[in-house]
Amino acid sequence: MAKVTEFGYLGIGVKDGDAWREFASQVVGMEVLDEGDGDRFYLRMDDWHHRIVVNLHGDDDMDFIGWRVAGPDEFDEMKRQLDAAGVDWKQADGEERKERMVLDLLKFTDPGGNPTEIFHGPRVEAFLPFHPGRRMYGRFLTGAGGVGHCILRQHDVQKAYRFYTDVLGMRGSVEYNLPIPGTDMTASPVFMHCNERDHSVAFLGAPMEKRINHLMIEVDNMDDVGYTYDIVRKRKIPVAIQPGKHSNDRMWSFYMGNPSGWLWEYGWGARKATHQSEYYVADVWGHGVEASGFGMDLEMKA
Ligand code: MBD
Ligand code: FE
Repeated sequence: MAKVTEFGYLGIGVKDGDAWREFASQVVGMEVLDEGDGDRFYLRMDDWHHRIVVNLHGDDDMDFIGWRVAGPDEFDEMKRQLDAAGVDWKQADGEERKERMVLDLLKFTDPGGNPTEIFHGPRVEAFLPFHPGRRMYGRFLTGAGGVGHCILRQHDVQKAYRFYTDVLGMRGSVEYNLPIPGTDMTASPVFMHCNERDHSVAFLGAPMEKRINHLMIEVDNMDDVGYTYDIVRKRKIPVAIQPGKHSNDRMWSFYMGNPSGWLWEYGWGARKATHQSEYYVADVWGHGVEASGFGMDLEMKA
């Protein structure tokens, strides 16, 4: 069976393009690339042409997510897997391939209704070294682990699990059982992986206002997490989850509000995917809940 190999790219729709340019470059450290399209600009994190497309005049939510497969044979195999699952997919035309800057792509929606793309052959621009938008100690950690991870909306987590497993070839399980404060209910989020990154996508199992709850990006130097955290505090950007260490990926991270009102998680030091299921009832340390309204008010404390 063909399997996706990485979370390759993300498209987001935004209302305030100027705020996003400032946030992505001066707060986060990404490289803003404007090629004069007028309706969009790009964010670079490594030697790919871009990892994130920022579409202007959007609705402050995710527009699409792109999953990579290894090459043309896996791409064709993926079409057969989608057919077998009864998924209504569309082959992109030349114009769309050019716009995404990949050799080939197809489009469909996942069980949660999230616009999803399978692609192979991203445009890699090794001649154009990554240039951070502001000072950084290190670099963004992409490589075999892809962009990072995100939490996507699903109405039926079990259905989503089956789809991402049986059709996209990922693996995962429930990784936390957390009591929901003030109720006798338990939140049991599911985390999925497709490479050495602990998880590339997760499903909360709780109602979400937007298609995406957060995007996680990782850096290879711990001081960049602290440096970024200081910038976030100085600019009074909301911190939804304070610095702490997750139990599943053992990453030091914190979560900040972006100009579209959803979260970006900034982290360092994750361990690699364990490839065997485990579950946790608390994080290692920290991760106290602070700013509310981002759908991330879960106390991950023992
Ligand atoms: C994560 O990356 C995360 O976002 C949550 C909520 C729990 C564990 C790891
Ligand atoms: Fe996360």
